[in-house]
Amino acid sequence: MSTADYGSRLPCGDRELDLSRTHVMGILNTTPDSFSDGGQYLQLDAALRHVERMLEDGATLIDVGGESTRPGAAPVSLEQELERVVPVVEAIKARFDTIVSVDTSTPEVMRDSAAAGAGLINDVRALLRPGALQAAAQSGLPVCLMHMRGEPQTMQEAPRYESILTEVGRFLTERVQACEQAGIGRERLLLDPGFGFGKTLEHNLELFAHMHLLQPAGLPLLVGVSRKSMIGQLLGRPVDQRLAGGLALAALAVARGARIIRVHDVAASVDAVRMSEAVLQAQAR
Ligand code: 8Y4
Repeated sequence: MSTADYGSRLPCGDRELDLSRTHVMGILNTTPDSFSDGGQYLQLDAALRHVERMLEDGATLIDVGGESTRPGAAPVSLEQELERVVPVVEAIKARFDTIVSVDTSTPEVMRDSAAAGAGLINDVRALLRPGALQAAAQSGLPVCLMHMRGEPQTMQEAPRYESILTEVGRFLTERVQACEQAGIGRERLLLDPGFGFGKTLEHNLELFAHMHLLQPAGLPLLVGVSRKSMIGQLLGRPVDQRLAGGLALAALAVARGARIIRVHDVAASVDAVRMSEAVLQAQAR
């Protein structure tokens, strides 16, 4: 079964996403760094200018997260996460006509974000936290289920797999079943291989090469590789020199059927996605 069999329009709150095309999701980072002590108003203002730019550049979704999932990053409290995410969702929805995705594993953040107008739940823990299945079900929103091995703090400690594709496929299939049992129909689900989450460079390459086979249920794929260490490791590039590598992977992900590409560099990625789609459409004719 192909993605199209699940209908080509994904309802995302007050908006719909046309899944017959590939979309670019722009990453909005709200985790404060050492330089951004300008106060809440200035931070929100900077975030909104970043959103405006990404939308002008062709993003159809904006991913808002309040937890850093980098290996070794400190965990955030519920209060911190709510404070970082919910006002940003509200402010984006008040000013722009777009789909806001919330990058969270926390049930309370899912609930409050949905009430604030979010259109998609992007959970790197695939609704495994206690209460997350129920909160996501109640929100009525679509959910992206991502594969991760372990927790961000420890996931890169010598990950081993018998077969990466089989294990990721099995995990995602199990999570789809758990969602269906909780009342989240598969027409509301997206799948993500989780590049870089508990995987070595070799695992990431093998998984990437075969990701189109990860659709036993024919569910649409979301792919996030922007600036990630698989590019850095292969090319020997620091994080600010990984754009070309990321664009090559974006094009290859489109060729493997990805429907949403999660990126930092929206304008360049939109060009790569459009060019790849044009070739695929010519191939289908
Ligand atoms: C440089 C910049 C190096 C960013 C690493 C990173 C995914 C995701 C993340 C993903 C989905 C990240 C929240 C990791 N990655 N959500 N989130 N898929 N669905 N690292 O691949 O961007 S955070």
